[in-house]
Amino acid sequence: MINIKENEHLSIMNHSCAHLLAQAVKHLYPKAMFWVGPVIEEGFYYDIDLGDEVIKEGDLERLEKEMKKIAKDGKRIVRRELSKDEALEMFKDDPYKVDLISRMDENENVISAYSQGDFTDLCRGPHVESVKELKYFKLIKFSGAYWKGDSKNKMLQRIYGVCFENENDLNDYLRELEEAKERDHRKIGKDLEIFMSHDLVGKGMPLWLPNGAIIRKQLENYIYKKEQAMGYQHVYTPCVGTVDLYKTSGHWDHYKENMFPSMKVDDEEFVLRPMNCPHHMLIYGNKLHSYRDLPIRIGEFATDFRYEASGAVKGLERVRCMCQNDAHLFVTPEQIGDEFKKVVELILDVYKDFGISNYKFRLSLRDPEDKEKYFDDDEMWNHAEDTLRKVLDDFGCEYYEAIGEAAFYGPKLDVEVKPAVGPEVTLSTCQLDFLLPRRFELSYIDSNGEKQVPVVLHRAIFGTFDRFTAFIIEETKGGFPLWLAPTQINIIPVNNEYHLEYANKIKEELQNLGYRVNVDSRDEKLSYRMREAQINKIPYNLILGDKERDNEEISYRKFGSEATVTLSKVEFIKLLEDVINKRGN
Ligand code: TSB
Ligand code: ZN
Repeated sequence: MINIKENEHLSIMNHSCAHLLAQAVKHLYPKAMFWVGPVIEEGFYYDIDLGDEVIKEGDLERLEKEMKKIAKDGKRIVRRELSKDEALEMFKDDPYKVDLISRMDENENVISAYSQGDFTDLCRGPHVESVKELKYFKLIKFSGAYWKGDSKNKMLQRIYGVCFENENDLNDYLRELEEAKERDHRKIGKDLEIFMSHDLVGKGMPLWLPNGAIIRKQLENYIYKKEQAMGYQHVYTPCVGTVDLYKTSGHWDHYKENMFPSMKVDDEEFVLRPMNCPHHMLIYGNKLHSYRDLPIRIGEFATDFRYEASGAVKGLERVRCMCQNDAHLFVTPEQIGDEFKKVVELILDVYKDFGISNYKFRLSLRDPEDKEKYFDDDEMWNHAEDTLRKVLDDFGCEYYEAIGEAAFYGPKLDVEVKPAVGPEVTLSTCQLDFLLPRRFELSYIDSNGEKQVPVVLHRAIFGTFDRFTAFIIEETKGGFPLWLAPTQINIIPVNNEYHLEYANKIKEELQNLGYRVNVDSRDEKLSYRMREAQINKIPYNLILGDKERDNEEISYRKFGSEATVTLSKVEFIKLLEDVINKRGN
């Protein structure tokens, strides 16, 4: 989808359209006051205080109509520059604008206001010349948004919209938006019964249904095998720890706002863990290690809890209870490069298996100004950041650098992907850490018999099973490759009386080979059952009638295909094997 923000003219149009929206809001809700109305990748939004009123279904159409009316009227958009005092005087009845203006420095930036007809807004500009230029726009949706994004503040009404230069572009965009909605894992996850949520369990706490559980199990088996082959040792640890554990690790000081509050039991104080590193550090520290034992790779499919803002939780993509495909790799300083490279290779290998090609490598660095989030040891940070940069350069990977995105314990490589709806998210991550091993006083004996502190690589290939599943649902639109599909084969006997026995026999044979098979013997028309199988996106649909039964044959139709193919049973089984091995459809 087009990124409006990256197109200069569209950015200006969308910004002007935000003003047009504000003007229409003011006409329909005279008490309205306005916070900010920025241009975003998807168009624009405006945050508005409507007093006691809230935007409801149908209001967007009314607003759009009013916007069209104002645009047709064709008032010019006029800029006026103001001193800070003039600006404060002009907007004195609007506390939101006063808040903005009082934080402005008139020596650094010119303060300006833009007027069109009966509406004036504080704004840096630029704008189109006249509202007449705004013809092809659409208000997309509305939501609540806390003032300044802080849940302690008042909830404002946010209205989103988009504006284009011509009708075709607008229609193309709206069509893409519709397609994205169809691809949204929240919709597909519901339609295909992959996961659900319930208020009684809580926000951001999805329940994996049987179909989802099958997918997750396949993912677990898949990555477990790969990690085992690379020498990982898997463990199980509790999903709570004491507050002292997280004080030792530094999470308590640097990560507390992302954690659930603590709870007291007897004389211990526990937290639901947000990360698994501390537990793995203790496992490493349970034994003496020689440099010959390193790297030691401790892996776990580990449940974590994080306090994500209620407005940020989203299906399986951003949850408050998640399961990481986690591992902590304990290495000597000399092994960092090699081990980091192996992780990058594993990421690329996995992405190839899943056909993921649209992703970005981000090297996440500290913000040297932020002494609160990041521990204050410039030498250690510089060394860590240079090490990662060098490996990526040697590897020849394309990547970009992001200041202030590092974990509190070290810099990291994040792999970003774009969901169907909403901003980019991180899937895989590999993080370098010189800090936690020190805090846990970990050591190994080097070749001179001296004690040294190991370095740790934190890495999650899928990220979490939750987020990865969300992403795979959207990538495949629910048409999973054969090895992942909850039901792999659907058998439709043409007529139960004559063909059900053969259908059941084939089902049993395939099940014995490890396939997940369903026989649809409902008393429904063949065409109806075929259509249902398409809706449920089952990869292989077998239609078994007289000919198939008499010749031990299989006729099948693949998901998304109109063609029926007939093979001998043996050939069909071979075909399935090939498809599974290729991780194909
Ligand atoms: C890799 N200690 C490290 C670990 O050893 C760690 O926890 N890193 S993390 O904070 O980046 O989280 C790992 C991955 O979990 C992220 O890359 C992301 O893919 C996934 N993740 C993070 N938060 C959420 C969330 N709220 N919902 C779903 N997945 C999440
Ligand atoms: Zn970790």
